[in-house]
Amino acid sequence: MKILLINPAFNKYGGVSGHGGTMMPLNLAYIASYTRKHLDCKIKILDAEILAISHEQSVEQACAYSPNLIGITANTCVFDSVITLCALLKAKLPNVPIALGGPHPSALPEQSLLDTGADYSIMGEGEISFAALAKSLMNNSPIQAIAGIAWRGEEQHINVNPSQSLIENLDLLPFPARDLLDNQSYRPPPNKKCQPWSQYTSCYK
Ligand code: B12
Repeated sequence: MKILLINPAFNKYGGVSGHGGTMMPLNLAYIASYTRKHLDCKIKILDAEILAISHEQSVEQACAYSPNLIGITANTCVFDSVITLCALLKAKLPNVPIALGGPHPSALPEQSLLDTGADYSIMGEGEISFAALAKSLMNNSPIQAIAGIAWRGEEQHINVNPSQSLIENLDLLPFPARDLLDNQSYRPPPNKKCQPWSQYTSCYK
């Protein structure tokens, strides 16, 4: 199975200049590391924000990769951008399921599917639910029992499964898959961007 995880363009295509940040999308890196530990799959992370590519270019890259499942991270401020991206992806790759994760679909799982045409919302911490979803799509097994997801059933009716429990033993999580990202592209958070790294370390001494 091939999985594509997308951090949608925020600054340039979401319309709020200067707030997209240049930090690594750890959310997707955690989803990737957990999923590949539990499933025989190939994963690519497309960070459209750091690459400053358009939605159309994101879709081109998605088509070239030809995934079986697409995951998109979404907070509320970037959601307009996610709606556009989903529409473009569905036009080019209509049979590839799209799963949304992050703060917005966690708070509004049903509405997020209605607004975007995506197939699944992952609610809360996504590692276990997303890996279980990918596994069941791969094996064609039922998704009714997967905690933490909302999905489209018959006649587009949206079902919201019970929540996933919080992961209490964090040692169950492998380190984030930084190998799937270009580490050199990332910088400290915006409130620290003017300081050299040497100045941050002082607070840990
Ligand atoms: C670090 C951080 C940032 C960083 C880095 C973001 C990045 N590239 O990763 C910076 C400083 C750049 C940033 C910017 C912004 N942020 Co911010 N940020 C956070 C913060 C403090 C931690 C996020 C984090 O990395 N957590 C660790 C990771 C591992 O966990 P996670 O993100 O929760 O991801 C898990 C789940 O959400 C889910 N999940 C997430 N994505 C996906 C995708 C898929 C496919 C799946 C299956 C699951 C999944 O699974 C993940 C693993 O369990 C949160 C607050 C918080 N405590 O969570 C706010 C938060 C996410 N930010 C928020 C906001 C508003 C913003 C800005 C809009 C601020 C602004 N006004 O400019 C921008 C938007 C940037 C953007 N590109 O969208 C809000 C979002 C609220 C909302 N309703 O959407 C939050 C929740 C803070 C708050 N309470 O208001 N942010």
